Amino acid sequence: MGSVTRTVIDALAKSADFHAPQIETMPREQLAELQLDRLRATVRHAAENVTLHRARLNAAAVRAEDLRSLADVQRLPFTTKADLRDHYPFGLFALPVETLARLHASSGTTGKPTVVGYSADDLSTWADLMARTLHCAGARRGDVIHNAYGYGLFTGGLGTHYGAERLGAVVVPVSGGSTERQISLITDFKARVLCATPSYALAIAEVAEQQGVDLRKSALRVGMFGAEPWSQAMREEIEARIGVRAIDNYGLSEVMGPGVAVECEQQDGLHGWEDHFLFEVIDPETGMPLPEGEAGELVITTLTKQALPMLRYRTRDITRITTARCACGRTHLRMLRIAGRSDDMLIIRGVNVYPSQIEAVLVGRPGIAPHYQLVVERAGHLDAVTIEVEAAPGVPSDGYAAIAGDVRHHVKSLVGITTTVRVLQPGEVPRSQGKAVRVRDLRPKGA
Ligand code: DLL
Repeated sequence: MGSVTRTVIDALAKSADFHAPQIETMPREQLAELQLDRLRATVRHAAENVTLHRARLNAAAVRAEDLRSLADVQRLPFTTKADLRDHYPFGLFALPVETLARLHASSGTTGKPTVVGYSADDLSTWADLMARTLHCAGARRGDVIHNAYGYGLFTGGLGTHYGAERLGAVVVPVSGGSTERQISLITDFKARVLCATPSYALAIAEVAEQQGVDLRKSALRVGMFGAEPWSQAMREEIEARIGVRAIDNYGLSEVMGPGVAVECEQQDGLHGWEDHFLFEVIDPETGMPLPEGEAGELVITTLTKQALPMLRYRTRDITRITTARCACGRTHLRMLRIAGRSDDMLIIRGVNVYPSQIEAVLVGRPGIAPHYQLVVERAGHLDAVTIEVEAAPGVPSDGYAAIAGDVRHHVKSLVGITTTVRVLQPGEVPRSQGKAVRVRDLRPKGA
């Protein structure tokens, strides 16, 4: 790149409003050097203090000092959710539990929860990263931030809370639930920022409309939504009904919680914070790295975590990465909206489908409301999907059959699978207060 272009870009970056300008716009070569230093320190720390990592690194004959470039990360062993479960509760911690400041846990669907721990320094790093994340989403010092993520063992509530405080914002720690009350708090306190899962944001919008409250006329301008997959159609629906710019944010407990990646105002991919995490995309079948731009499983190595360093954690989330420069001026890579978890992928007569692909067809279609569940059953040797979707309020029930036909037709032509469609009355699909349950899997266990 010519020095004139470089100067122009630098000037633009400086004039823009960043939370941590030097880090967020750091030239990529410099970012790579920082990552390599931190990667070596993390591998050393993990080898010295975590039995599992030491054994696996020895077996792979890799030492921290052998890592000469970032590509050498491929020599490191993977870590999986099963490793966390097998060493429940504290077996992968690199610090004695009595020196830690906090524990979180995520329940999952089966077995023991996954437990994660944080030192006081980890909590401070997390708060910094969440402040940066909120700022990137459009929140500013002094804003009232309505935090409707669940407080408790889930990382969404407290992670967002301390980030909002670190930003200098005014946080309303409302958590999920009591949706009627959420609406009066949003309007009375003049919240400018709403943080929630996208499905809960939609539930809030719906209850507001039932109460005759127009949230588009409220002070809300920014919505930071995450913790579950959601489609572009859902984004448009939420933006139209709440009157916010709806920003996607991504994270997971195993590597920290929220604050791993977030969209900027361009809404064109989520910036992954590379000073604290090393991102890779691999082929989930072979474990081999995929070239930039190809869809695969996201793998994350933590670069600064003390209590729970993670080496090549297999997230099971499917995405694509680009290092192309973003118009916002930030240099950190972008990952595309997460299509879904490989665990949630359905194989319907040989066609691989994520629930979010079906959502993209449903949301915004005339006659239906954006609330749905997919019921998966076994029909002989094959899997069958029934889409349960709600009719929009006011649609007469003698119109339901035509709506079902329309949905079936569009799912077939756009997603490529044959489904049964059941149109339900308004309010019949359960509303979420946190992560929505999109799939009811009625297939026999182990099938
Ligand atoms: O969901 C952390 C979080 C809280 C992120 C609040 C964003 C906002 P877990 O409960 O451990 O942590 O669940 C992590 O949720 O592996 C993804 O499968 C999914 N997920 C999280 N964010 C997104 C997103 C939090 N923006 C798991 N899009 C991850 C799609 C997401 N899926």
